[in-house]
Amino acid sequence: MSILRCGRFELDLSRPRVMAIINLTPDSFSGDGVGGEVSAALARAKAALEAGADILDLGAESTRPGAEPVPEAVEIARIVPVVRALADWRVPLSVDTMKPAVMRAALEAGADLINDVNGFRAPGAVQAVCDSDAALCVMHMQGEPRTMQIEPRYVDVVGEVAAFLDERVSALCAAGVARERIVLDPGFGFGKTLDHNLALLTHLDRLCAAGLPILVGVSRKSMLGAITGRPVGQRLGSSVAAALLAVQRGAHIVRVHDVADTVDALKVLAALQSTV
Ligand code: HH2
Repeated sequence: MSILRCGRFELDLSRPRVMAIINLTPDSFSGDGVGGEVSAALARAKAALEAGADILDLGAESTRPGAEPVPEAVEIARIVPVVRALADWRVPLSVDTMKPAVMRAALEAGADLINDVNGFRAPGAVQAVCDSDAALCVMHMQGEPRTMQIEPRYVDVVGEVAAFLDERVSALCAAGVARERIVLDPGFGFGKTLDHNLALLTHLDRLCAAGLPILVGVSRKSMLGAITGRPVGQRLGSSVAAALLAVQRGAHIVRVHDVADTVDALKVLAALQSTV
């Protein structure tokens, strides 16, 4: 379980990995999207790697609550040149998309991981990725970004998220995907209230029970604003704390905006763990 097959790479997950968020959007909630500028994306990628990122996650469609969908051709035009430009950087390249056509274009351009907040549910999504050697991040979302935060409801949020992920893993495996290519993500903030998010973080071990690696993305999210009362630009401390707590509860990969501070926090954790 500690090795993730990830395109050109085999990622050793016996230590926690940091996935840097590189948003090629004009409207991401965190305000750090670089739009369609390839040079700005490369500068962001370079800074993330220097800060210690293990994976770069490129996204060209905001999934913040209320976001409008981006046309497929626009998403491809933003993503493909950046994936091509980064292809010889020797770092796993993840592409964050819900659209099968974007998945195909990204894989052809050299992506190593497809990160689908929709859990590969779109018609054709499983077929777009099953024959590749890319890793697949399967995330849970209730509803869709435009409306998902209006009134999320669960009877047992942890059980329902676990059952959903289990069903998606079965669908992928039935299409021939090896389990060594799959990562699970409970989808913090995607059709969830603060209580739902806290329940998922508290009981992350129940998702770990599936035996697949877990990715957690809480960086700068509104759940941290709800806890601290701080706006999105002032959530560094809470983001680092939440990433660290997620790793302590079993997360293998944390998806973050603030790479250097997260890497430092994980070094402190590693130092404590290596002390007998
Ligand atoms: N969160 C966001 C986007 N993609 N992918 C995974 N696997 N897990 C997440 O929690 C996740 C994700 C939303 O954050 P961000 O990309 O920073 O914002 P936006 O969607 O507004 O670009």
